[in-house]
Amino acid sequence: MSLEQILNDDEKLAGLGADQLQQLVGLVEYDASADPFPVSGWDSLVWVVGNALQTSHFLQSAFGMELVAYSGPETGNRDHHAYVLRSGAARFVVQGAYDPDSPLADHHRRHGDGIVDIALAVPDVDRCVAHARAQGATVLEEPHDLTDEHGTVRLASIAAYGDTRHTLVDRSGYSGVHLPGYVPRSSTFQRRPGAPKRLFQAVDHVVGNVELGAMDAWVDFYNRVMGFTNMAEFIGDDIATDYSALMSKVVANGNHRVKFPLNEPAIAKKKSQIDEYLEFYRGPGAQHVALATNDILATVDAMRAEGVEFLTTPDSYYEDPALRARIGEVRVPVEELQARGVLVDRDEDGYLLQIFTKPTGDRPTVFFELIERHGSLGFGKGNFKALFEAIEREQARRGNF
Ligand code: TYF
Ligand code: FE
Repeated sequence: MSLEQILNDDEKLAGLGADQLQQLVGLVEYDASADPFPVSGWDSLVWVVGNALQTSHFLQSAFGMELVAYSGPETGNRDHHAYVLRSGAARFVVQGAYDPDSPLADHHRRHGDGIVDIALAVPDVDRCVAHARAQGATVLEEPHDLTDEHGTVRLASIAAYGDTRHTLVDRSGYSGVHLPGYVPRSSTFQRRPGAPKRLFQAVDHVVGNVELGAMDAWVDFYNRVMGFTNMAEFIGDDIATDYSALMSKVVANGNHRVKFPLNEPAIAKKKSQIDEYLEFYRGPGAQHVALATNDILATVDAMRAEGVEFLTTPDSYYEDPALRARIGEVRVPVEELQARGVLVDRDEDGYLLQIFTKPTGDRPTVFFELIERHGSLGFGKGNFKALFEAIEREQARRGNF
């Protein structure tokens, strides 16, 4: 399949061309006909939060997202509120309990704010579920249709790590704004004059934290059940014990639009950031969402202006002659990166710029990454040391060592 053919409706609507998306998220061409579980890309990231109304406001004000749809008591949903927000091709659904006895209230009691569903767009839901079942996956929801006057969506869900699931979505027969049961809803929120139209264009990757010793089993799950392949980048025990206190491997779907790094804690000198997550999330779950931007400097500035807090990078990082020599020329002077704490990494394919927020909820669990790719298909291996030191400074401030 050519890159043009695999652009989805959200991407076309957002005016994203194949070349742009290829650069943004490192898309590759591949032969889907041989894939036992073809995935075309992200459908949506579904969150459960303590206050969906306010999280929706935060995502509009601080992350520049656009409210597009809503479901709640006014639309006949007496269980929860759900707000659908978009930025380019990225689609988030934030849910909060309305009924005190909603299962979402129990979920939030246990996990705090977090991602319950990493929903994926697939062209053939039934084929995926048949393959997943044959490979021993837990099918949480059998393939079924949801229909309204805008058409039909076909859905099914399989279990992933912890209480996280993957809903498989085929919306090719549907023209509504999100799903049956949702109504269009637009922002009443006014962005700051002069703010960039959009702060990010797509989801690049979603990282899962799993328990000690479980990483390889989950890599195997994504290989066997979902036909994902391993990417080159990983953190082995050589790096782990020295400074990262985690091990990591990365799997990706055929076209590389969906990339899942999987972390497990490593036994090191200090308490692993992954252990801290597992303790506060009460089990495995999604750790960070990397958002692809084509102007990380403008995005960081706009988010900071709205109060988003980022991890800091010491000046010594930028003054290190080895780093300077390795990164060579990037699109802006290093001083521009330094002023904002943006990290830079280069590999054989190109370079990337990245920065990480502090946790965005009440618990030290989920956070965001901004990433601007220029050829590099990696995850910032060269930054792991500086990054993990920054994360550990925050862990220490929380008293979690
Ligand atoms: O996704 C990645 O692999 C990078 C690096 O706890 C990273 O963003 C890995 C583990 C982690 C934080 C960042
Ligand atoms: Fe990342």
